[in-house]
Amino acid sequence: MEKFKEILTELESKLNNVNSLNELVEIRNEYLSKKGIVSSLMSKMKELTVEEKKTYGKEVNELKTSVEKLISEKQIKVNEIEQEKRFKEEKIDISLPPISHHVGKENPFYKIIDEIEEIFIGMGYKVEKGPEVDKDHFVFELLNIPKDHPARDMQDTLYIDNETLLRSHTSAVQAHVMQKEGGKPIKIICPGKTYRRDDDDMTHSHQFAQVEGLVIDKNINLGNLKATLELFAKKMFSKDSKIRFRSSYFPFTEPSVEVDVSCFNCHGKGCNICKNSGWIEILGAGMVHPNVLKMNGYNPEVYSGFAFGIGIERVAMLRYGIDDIRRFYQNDIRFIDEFNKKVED
Ligand code: FA5
Repeated sequence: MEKFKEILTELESKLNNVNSLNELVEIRNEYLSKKGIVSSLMSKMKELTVEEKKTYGKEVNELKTSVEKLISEKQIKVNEIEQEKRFKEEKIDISLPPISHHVGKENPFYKIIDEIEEIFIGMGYKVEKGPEVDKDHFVFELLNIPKDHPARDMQDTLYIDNETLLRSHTSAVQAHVMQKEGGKPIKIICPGKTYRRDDDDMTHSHQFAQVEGLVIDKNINLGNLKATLELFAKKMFSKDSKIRFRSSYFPFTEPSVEVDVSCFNCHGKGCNICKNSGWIEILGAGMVHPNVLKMNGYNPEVYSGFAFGIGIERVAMLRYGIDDIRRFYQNDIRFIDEFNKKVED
């Protein structure tokens, strides 16, 4: 039938311009839906005679088959076109650098605290905690530093009120622990932050940290202190590192010593980091003063003890070759990354 041929030719030309699935769905609806062109041609059957129905029915069925064939052939092509388009759009450019997901890493400051704790735990010490905001009573008075004592000038700090302050050294923990233990033997360390009105330079910071150590028992002597600190230095630094004891003064120890380690940068020759001395001071120590024992409930006739206060950043600087203490507090991620490379590898 001529009309059916026209319908097919028209469909073919429409399909030639189809490039998407949506367009094809529209054409399918136009031709093959319930109210579409093919259905309306089929519904004409009921108006025909039996004889006419034979030829018309055959032709209209052939038309339907041809329409379905043309549309499904086009569907295969359109699927290919759409897939091609998606591949192009979703193409991954592997030449681009990946988006980095920054994972938090440990500051060398905390790594060194862990190492110090491990060394002392290995020697039988317990790890204690003490308050950063403390009372004048514990920070100074119970340590033989009464009000107006000149030693307070070296440890000026921030006062919250007349009696409350940011502790200037972890030695305050000595008094807290002695009061708590009430006359029993003590063997503790306590790491923590401390604050002082110090001018910041390569080896000084107004905020820094110390590890306090305190051992009280019968027959504790200066030789025990020396052996303990030498063992600590050997475990913490290389065998080549040298240790120097200098006699010193602290109101809460008698005798008192200051301990220096040979400079990591110049190995004792003298440089700007060690202020040309070849040494970096890392800790103060001594035998607990009898007045301190007495004030905190220990009989100095029976008990003796030693104490030390190690500067944590100074130890970390020596251990890792860090040239400026201020790097610990500048929040530079690159600095922290330097100490976590092995973890990433
Ligand atoms: C004291 O603070 C005493 N409490 C230590 C002590 C404890 C002595 C027990 C006797 C018995 P000193 O002020 O020297 O002492 O400080 C001890 C260590 O803390 C120093 O050797 C140094 O390593 C560190 N330190 C002191 N001031 C600073 C600072 N401003 N910045 C960085 N580290 C510091």
